[in-house]
Amino acid sequence: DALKSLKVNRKRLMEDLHHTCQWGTGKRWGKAESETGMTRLALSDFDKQARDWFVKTTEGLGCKVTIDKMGSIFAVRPGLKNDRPPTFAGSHLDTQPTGGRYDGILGVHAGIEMLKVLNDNWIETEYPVGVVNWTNEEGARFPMSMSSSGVWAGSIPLSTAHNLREVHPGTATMAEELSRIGYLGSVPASHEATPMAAHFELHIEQGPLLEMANKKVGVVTGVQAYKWLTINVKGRDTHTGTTDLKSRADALLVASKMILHSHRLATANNALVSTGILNLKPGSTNTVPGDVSFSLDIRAPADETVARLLGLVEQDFSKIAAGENLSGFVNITEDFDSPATTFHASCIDAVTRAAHRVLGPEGKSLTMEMTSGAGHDSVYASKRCPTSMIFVPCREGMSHNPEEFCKEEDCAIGAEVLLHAVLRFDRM
Ligand code: HGY
Ligand code: MN
Ligand code: MN
Ligand code: MN
Repeated sequence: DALKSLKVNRKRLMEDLHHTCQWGTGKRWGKAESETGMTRLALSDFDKQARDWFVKTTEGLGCKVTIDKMGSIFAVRPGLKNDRPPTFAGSHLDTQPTGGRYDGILGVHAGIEMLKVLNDNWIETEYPVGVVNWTNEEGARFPMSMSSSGVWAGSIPLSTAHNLREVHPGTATMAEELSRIGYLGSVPASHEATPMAAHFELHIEQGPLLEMANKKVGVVTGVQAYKWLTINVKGRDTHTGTTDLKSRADALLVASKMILHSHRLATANNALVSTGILNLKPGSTNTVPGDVSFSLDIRAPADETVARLLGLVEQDFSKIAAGENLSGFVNITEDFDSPATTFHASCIDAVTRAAHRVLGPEGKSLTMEMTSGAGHDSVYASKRCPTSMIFVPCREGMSHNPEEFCKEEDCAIGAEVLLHAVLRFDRM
């Protein structure tokens, strides 16, 4: 039937994507524009510009747009019947400080392209369909990833998210920035206020597996577990010229040993760790730093592995501190926890069939099932409705980097699979 042959408009999809990428480029951190990639941090002026474009565009496509108390934007296109919640395509417009041009925004644009294709072909879906832009998926500026979908799912209290203070320079809270840019919506940030029949997300893989396996589409069956910690080490500020090495309480030396040790623990337990934030005080060449705090991002396929690593970190870090006569001067806070997630068979099936249709006779050999190493808003969406994701390959698996790249052909394939997965679910 007519639906089966629906195609996305690749040229329009890429023009839209490049159009919104104007909001977030620019010379940053003293680097040339090409080196900085996207700097569209959550709730920044750049994010506001992209959000305003999203609202104007989806309203122009006949959608009813609502904004919830976390600033998430829901655009809904009515169906023939509207006595069932919409099937949503979703992702995020915010980026890392020097991120790429596809992470998050490709999924949002693919959702908008879906609406345009439906309008171009005068198609009335059985039930409503929608596109959602989730606030602060990255957790780069406000240090909790997937925070608005987490509030929507009931996993993160609204007040916790609203009071999150930005990492740099550390003055504004999420609530202040939401109202500053005019996106502190009135709709409760919850799945009861904005129910979903299903949530599908197109995203670049952000890893090398599809490219290495020469596949075109990843059918995502789940997401690995991860936790974010902040470790604070308190030593003693002392003079670098008059304090011998043994009598120092050098917080940075201790933190460095902890970071190295965390990598040994990760290797021994088949897990991943990273320290992306490191702050020290007072920050002077000739004062031994007495106060250091650093982040630790721990990831593994199984919850038990992440929990085991947390236990080892707590136990070994205090030993390392004691070894440097700092005992009792280490504080570990858990900032964020996302258990391993399994998506729903009904949505996985819809994505699989959509991929086989879009890719044609080669479909089966060009598609593979996989789990995601990165977190996504679909993690929390899946707590409240059937959910799955579509991955497309990105060059060398690079992401969270200005070099992030996804071929136009692959962007279009992903968008077309999203379109057909949503339509298939709509008729289920
Ligand atoms: O951290 C993550 O995996 C996601 O990009 N927020
Ligand atoms: Mn993302
Ligand atoms: Mn990301
Ligand atoms: Mn992500």
